[in-house]
Amino acid sequence: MRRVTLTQFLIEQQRAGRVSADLRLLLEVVARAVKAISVNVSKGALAGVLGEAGTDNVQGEAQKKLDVIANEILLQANEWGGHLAGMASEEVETVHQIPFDYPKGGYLLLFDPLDGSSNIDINVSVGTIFSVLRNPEGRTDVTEDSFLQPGSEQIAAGYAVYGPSTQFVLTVGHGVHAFTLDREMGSFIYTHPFMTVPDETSEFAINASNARHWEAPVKRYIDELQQGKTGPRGRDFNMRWVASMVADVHRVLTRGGIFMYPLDEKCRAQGGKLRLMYEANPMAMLIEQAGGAATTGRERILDVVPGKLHQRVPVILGSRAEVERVTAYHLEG
Ligand code: P6P
Repeated sequence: MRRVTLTQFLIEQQRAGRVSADLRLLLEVVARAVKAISVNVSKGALAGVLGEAGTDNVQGEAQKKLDVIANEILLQANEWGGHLAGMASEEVETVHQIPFDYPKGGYLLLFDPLDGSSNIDINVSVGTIFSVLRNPEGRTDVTEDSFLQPGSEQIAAGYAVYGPSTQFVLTVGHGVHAFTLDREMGSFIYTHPFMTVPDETSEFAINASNARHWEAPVKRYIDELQQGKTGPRGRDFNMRWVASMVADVHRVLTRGGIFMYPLDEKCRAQGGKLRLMYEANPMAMLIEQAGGAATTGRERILDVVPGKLHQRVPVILGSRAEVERVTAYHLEG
C-alpha cells in the first residue's frame, strides 16, 4: 500500500482549506521537534540524559534532564518560523516571547514538553502534548492573558507518544489522525486515520491509591466498577494506570476506556492534578474529535474559562457513556 507521510497529509489538509500555510508549517515544525525528542528519549542511559536536572520547574517539581532537553528543542524549533506570536510551556513560568529579530505570526503554541517524565528512568512510555490557539486579534505584545482562552478555541491539538514505536497523534478539527515514525526514513507515516473512542468500555484508569481522598460520586462510580458482574453494572471491568497521561489517553483513543484524575481532598487546594492549558485541553479536544467526552466531573473541559496559565483541573475523559455516567453522579450531588 502506498505510504502517506505527515507532510503529504498536511498539504492535502491545506488544499482542502482545513489548515493555513502557517498552521501547516507550525505542525511540521512540531513534528520535527518531537522526532528530535524521540531520538533523545530512546537513547536513555546511552546519552547520559537520564536522572534529575538539579532544577525545579514552575510547578515546584524536580526537572529531569530530558524535561529540560525537550523544552529547549521545542522552543528553539519554533522561534524562527514566523508562524507564532508566543509560546507557553509547563517548564517555564512566564510566556516565552519570540526573539525580536524573528518575525511573528498569528498562532500561540502551548506544550508539556515531556509528560510523565517520572517514568523516564524506568523506561516506560512518556510523551509530548501540544495545543494551538490563535493570538487574539490585533495583539502584538503577547501576554499571559493572550493564552487564557477556553479549550473550545483551540484550532489544533496533539501529542507524541514515545513508546515501543513513536506515534504522532493530531487533530485540526476534522477527526483524529495518527502517524508512526519510520526511523530509517525519519518520516511520520499515516497509519491510523479517523481514530474513534468506542462509546462503551470495560476498562478504567485511575490512581486507586487516592481512593480515601475521592469525592462521593467518584467512590460510588469506582465501587460499582469493582463489583463487576455481581454489582449494578452487571459486567466485569479491567483497570490500567501507567501514570503517564499520554500513554493512558493513547490507550483510550486506541481501544476505548475512561481516564480519571478527579478532584480529591489531596489536590483540591490546587484545583486538580493535571494542567488545563497544555494537558487537559488538548487531550479533551482529541477525545471529543474521536467521539468521546471530557469533563471536570461538573462541566465540559473545553468550556472552562482559564484564570491562570498553569492552572490545574480535574479530568474525566474517554468513552462517552462512562464519562456521562460519572458526570451525572457528580451533578446528582
Ligand atoms: P500520579 C505525570 O506526572 C502526570 O502529570 C500525568 O502524566 C499522569 O497521568 C499523572 O501525573 C500521574 O499522577 O499521582 O499517579 O503520579
